[in-house]
Amino acid sequence: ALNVPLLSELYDKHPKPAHITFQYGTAGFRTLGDQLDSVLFRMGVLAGLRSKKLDGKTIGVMVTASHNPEADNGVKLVDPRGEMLETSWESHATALANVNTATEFVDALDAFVKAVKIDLSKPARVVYARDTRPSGPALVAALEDGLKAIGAEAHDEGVQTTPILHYIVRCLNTKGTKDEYGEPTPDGYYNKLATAYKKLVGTKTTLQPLVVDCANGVGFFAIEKIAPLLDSHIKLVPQNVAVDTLGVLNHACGADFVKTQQKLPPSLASVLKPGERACSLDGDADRLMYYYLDERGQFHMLDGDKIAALVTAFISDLVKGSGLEGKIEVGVVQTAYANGSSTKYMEDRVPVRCVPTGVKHLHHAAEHFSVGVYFEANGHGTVLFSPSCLETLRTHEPSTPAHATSLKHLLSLTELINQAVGDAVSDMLLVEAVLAHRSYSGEQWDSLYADLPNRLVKVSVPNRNVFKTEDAERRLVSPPGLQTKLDELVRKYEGGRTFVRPSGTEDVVRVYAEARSRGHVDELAFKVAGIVY
Ligand code: NG1
Ligand code: ZN
Repeated sequence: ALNVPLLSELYDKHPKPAHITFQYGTAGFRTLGDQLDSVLFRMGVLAGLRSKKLDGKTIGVMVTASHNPEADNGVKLVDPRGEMLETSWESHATALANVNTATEFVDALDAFVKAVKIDLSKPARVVYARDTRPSGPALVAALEDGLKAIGAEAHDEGVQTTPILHYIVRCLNTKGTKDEYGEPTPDGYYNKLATAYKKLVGTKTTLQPLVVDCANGVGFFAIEKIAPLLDSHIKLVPQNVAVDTLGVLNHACGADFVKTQQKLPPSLASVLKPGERACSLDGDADRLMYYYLDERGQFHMLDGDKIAALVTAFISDLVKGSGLEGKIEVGVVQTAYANGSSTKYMEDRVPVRCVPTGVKHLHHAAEHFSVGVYFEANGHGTVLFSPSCLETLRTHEPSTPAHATSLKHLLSLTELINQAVGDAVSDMLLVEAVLAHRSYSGEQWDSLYADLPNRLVKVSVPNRNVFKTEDAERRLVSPPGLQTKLDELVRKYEGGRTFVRPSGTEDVVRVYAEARSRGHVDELAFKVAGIVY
């Protein structure tokens, strides 16, 4: 049974701020860090219940607000295979976050336990971590009270990247099974990635050191740990590493800055020389953006779409090269934000699917391919190998030495790429390995296709919930008549494309526009914003 006195006593230590309604969105709860204490306590309780419901499997809790400002924070639950919390539980999370008294809380828990048939006598196991945000320690303390209140066996992983927490959850739950994923520790993660990387590149070392913008966040710890394990195979030059300085996390640096500003972080201006490439992680190291300066010192961005194109072509070639064409189908999943040129590039090579924004949708759709490549344009993504694909790779008998080499590379890729979630460190090593194999410079990679000029703007509206979409968010069905106006407008722009959708993480409506020229795209985005407002 529930320990009602303990639950009530600890509940009262974490009062909910009045007048705030919390919502479990696409990335969990996310808002100002100093408003989240009550939410963390309640998510501790919910994580324990989720574990009990799944027969004591380990559930993860990550405390982070990713690329958002330092003052923000957030929390999300991680399911046993290292995936996002099952959608049907999101509404339970929202309901628990918004009750107002200890009695209401206990009653809600009671009703919930009955409704979803949770056996409270089962064990509860939870592992958690946080990013470097200053609000993190206090929020973790609130989470620990929640875990104590539900009697969970809790393990603190301290300050880790989001993908490492997902990795550990998956390892713990597959230990001793045929799906065993690795040693459930941060060191297990670093060793697994470094070993796979070295196997994959062999003697093909990359040409230049790689500058890594760590966004002044937790990604720096990961880079610091993995760099020595890569020996001489690649030299990483970490920048923006001020993890202890207040106010600098994600500030004028990091993957989101690069993607939204489409420019070099000012702090790298004196570091990066013409002809050199660099990459930026975000505040919890699950997004990655690449870029390079050309010989004239001009900045060029290589975003999630370019990463997907590079990786898809490489993997397709390996599948052909190992004699597995027809047995292994490589596919790509994108969202409406994918640059039109990237979609065209992919469609000429492999099946492409478009799904609504949010990792959950991408991940799920990618599972339908033997090798499913998914990246959001903003740099979040990974490659999934289906269980039957893994079986094929492990048992296939190569008929020539060349087939054997390609097969070996594919197997190394399955070890290098994080199967649980998009992972900036894993993706960075993946990109570097492909660049080494292809002997590509940033410029050669960039020339796979030319991005159409594009613009993403936010519009504040009185109520974003009146905006409803269809066709993977590419068309509006509400407010009535708006889509017709957009269709009429976009027809006036050569190569024009635009769509409008409500954000799942911020109280805004997002407008995306694409056209053949910079001038046209700015005009189109401006006019669409005017129509929406
Ligand atoms: P919303 O706020 O729903 O647009 C943003 C990103 C998503 C995804 C989520 C989760 C854009 C346009 N949107 O979603 O791609 O990363 O945050 O963090 O970048
Ligand atoms: Zn992130």
